[in-house]
Amino acid sequence: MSKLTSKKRVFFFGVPALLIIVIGALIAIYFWQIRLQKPVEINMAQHQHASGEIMTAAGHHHNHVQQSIACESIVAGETTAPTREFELLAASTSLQLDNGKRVEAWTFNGGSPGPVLRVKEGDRVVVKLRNLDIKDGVTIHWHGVNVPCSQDGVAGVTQNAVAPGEQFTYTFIASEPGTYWYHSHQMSSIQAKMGLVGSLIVEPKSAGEMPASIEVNAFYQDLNSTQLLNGTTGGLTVEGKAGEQVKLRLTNAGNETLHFAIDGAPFKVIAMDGHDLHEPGSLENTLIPVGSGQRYDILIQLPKGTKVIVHSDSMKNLPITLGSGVEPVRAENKGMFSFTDYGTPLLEDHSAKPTPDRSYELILSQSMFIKTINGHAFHEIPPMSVREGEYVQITIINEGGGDHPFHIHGHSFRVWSKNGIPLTGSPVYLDTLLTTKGERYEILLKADNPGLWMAHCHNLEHSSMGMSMMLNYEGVTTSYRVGKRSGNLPDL
Ligand SMILES: [Cu+2]
Repeated sequence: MSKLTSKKRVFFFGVPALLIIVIGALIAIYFWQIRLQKPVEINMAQHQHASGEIMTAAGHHHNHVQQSIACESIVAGETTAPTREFELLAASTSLQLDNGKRVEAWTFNGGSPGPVLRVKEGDRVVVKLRNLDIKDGVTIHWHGVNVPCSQDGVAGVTQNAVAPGEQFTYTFIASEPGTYWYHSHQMSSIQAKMGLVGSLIVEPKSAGEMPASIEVNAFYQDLNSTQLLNGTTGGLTVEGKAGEQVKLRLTNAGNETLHFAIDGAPFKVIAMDGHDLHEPGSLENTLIPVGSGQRYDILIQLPKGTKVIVHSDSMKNLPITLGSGVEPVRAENKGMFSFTDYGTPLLEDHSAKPTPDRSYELILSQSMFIKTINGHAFHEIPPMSVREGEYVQITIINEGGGDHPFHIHGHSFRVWSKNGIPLTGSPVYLDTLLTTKGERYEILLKADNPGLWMAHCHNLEHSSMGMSMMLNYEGVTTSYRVGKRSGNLPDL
């Protein structure tokens, strides 16, 4: 009797317990595999052609032999422009924050963010990266700068991760003025979070139409769960007199979208991702949604007698206070900024949209533990294949899984329509397009920078979970490999 009872006990408790352990282990393994995205070895240049390719002109079959060229041989051209040299040392550091806390961080030149690299439009920028002791290796990707393929800093695609004790020198021309940033693209979700990030500012040759007497660079990051603005845990206070123009450069180097409110004065969005907007209008009571990786340049004229406060709910301890006077009125129920009808079209821009030579559709979504593009993850996603000189239309659809700020390396693309409605305001050129659930965008990219380019969600948690793919020029090869064997894992 008692024997049977104990057998029953084993059956009724032991079997379910075993099942739970086995299922739990399977789920853990599945999650671990997906999270790590660790193929043994992948050549990111040699995928099958994407099925999304559309042939346009009759007889245009793209079947003649392409001459091949190695990504590493595509370098910056000669120029007589001034050379600006920098050195960045990546190292693990016990960082003393201004709130008294110490955090373990990975830093450039001892800080996170690293130093602000400030150059002039047209400069030849030479940056020597040295890795002191980051054991997985590091790289630097110049986010938003359309550098030559070999200088793009993607581990396993454009170079090997720079091992401890080694170095790599980046050279590129800062051809477009604007607000940019840099970060490691080896294990990017880990290394950006650990602190390997910084600002890159390309000043225009001339002051332009809207000169500002005060410039404020505001770099927001999430350093291992500590929110920082220019490396501080408190806000930023900037002096200024009534009537002065403030140019505010906002960079979101964290993973989540930041919605900025600007209280106390009207303002203009004068540039997005480093590209000026045409005839931007005055805004008030409007939230500015800055997606991960995006930059917004804002122009604010300081009012008389009132401070201007720039703040975001998700980083509420990091306000920017401009000027002096009484506290501004904080309006509730603010509208959301939309670039779809902001500013005015360029006069010379009345021509119809160019006919795309290729079209791709990217559905951003998620299933179980992976963030997907067209149902697949990372190296299982066929690349977008292009040729130099082509116009490539990409339709980006967010079907869920969060905000997906979609970043394409090596190019600025033009946004043509949102949810089927063409843009009516200023032309909008971006390198990172913020998409939220249910939205659909058509963008047009001119294939003018031959290479092998990553295209991924810039919520780096999402890219590490699979939302990362390639835009490859036909005939461009790489000798580098992504995977466990080489240790190059660009989006882990
Ligand atoms: Cu995403």
